[in-house]
Amino acid sequence: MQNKIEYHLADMTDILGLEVDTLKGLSSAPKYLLSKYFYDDTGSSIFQEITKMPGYYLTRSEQEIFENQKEQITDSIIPDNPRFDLLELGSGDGSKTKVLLKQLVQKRSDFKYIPVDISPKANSDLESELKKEIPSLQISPLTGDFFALKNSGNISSNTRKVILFLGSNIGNFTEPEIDLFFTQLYDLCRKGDKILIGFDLKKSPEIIMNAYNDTSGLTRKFNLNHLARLNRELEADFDLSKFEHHTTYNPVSGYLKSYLISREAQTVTIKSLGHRFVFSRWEPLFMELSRKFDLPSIERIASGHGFSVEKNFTDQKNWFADSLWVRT
Ligand code: SAH
Ligand code: AVI
Repeated sequence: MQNKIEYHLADMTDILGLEVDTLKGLSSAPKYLLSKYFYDDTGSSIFQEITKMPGYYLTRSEQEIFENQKEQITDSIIPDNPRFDLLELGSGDGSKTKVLLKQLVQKRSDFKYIPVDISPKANSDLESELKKEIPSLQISPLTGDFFALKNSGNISSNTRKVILFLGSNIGNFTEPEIDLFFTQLYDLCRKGDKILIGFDLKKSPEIIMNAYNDTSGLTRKFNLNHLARLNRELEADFDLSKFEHHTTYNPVSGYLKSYLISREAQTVTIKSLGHRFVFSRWEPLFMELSRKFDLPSIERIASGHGFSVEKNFTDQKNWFADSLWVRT
């Protein structure tokens, strides 16, 4: 029997929205912007270019895990092969997910794939590509903030769920966001449901720094595009040449932090907010956290939120882990 779709697009609005979040972030000390707003159409395509950079090992490491262990992964995520919903949060271009989707289709698994992404273009590109590449796949994309999934009120499906959260998207969360995210996932899941989460692992700081400090300037462009987006969408007047990109890595916390630093004292006007923001010379604007993890911290996050780690799938270099959790 065809399963009724219980997930609705219309309710999935952004939690506060670009305007309110920008006003909050630029009025704070220190100033910050939220990294989820990197992904307008331009930002999503710059991110896809980043994933192909020689130094950005994250995507290749996770791809290797999926290519080499696809049978074990798909057998473990849904061992008894009942009908299930496969939700993917922050799916992007789904390039790695395709490996698992093809394997599941080959196993004749009965499932619907529900990619959830804040970027409408990422979702529509993914849908049309998958319809061509895997015609038998049932797919129902949702566009919106995955933190709003629960607010949609339509997510209480009785169908078994497997949730994918790949690419070390979790590294972009602060500690309170991790708490909120997994509390929501706990409520969304039933006992026995599983989640597969990609974690970028701690490694040589030089390798980590190279992934975000590329000489090609692509990561710098990705960060500056956030300011360009504010110019386009909120009638701001950021002069991009007056900001420089800077990253730091703390091997104790595993926190890789990205900033744009104001090269000079300047005032930026954001017309649609009716506000002016004063930057002093060398003032940092915090753009993104890309946290790196170790296996004990993964265990702690799982057990602290009502999940247990069933298995960690790692690449040969042990640079990345896809951790399979079961809801207890
Ligand atoms: N999982 C993919 C894409 C990673 S890029 C991969 O591993 O390559 C991060 C993706 O998450 C982007 O497509 C972005 O649009 C999406 N995203 C970021 N924050 C989000 C949020 N709060 N809600 C929904 N999608 C989000
Ligand atoms: C999506 N996310 C996991 C990427 C990361 O590595 O933190 C985003 C990114 N930022 C700069 N480069 C890539």
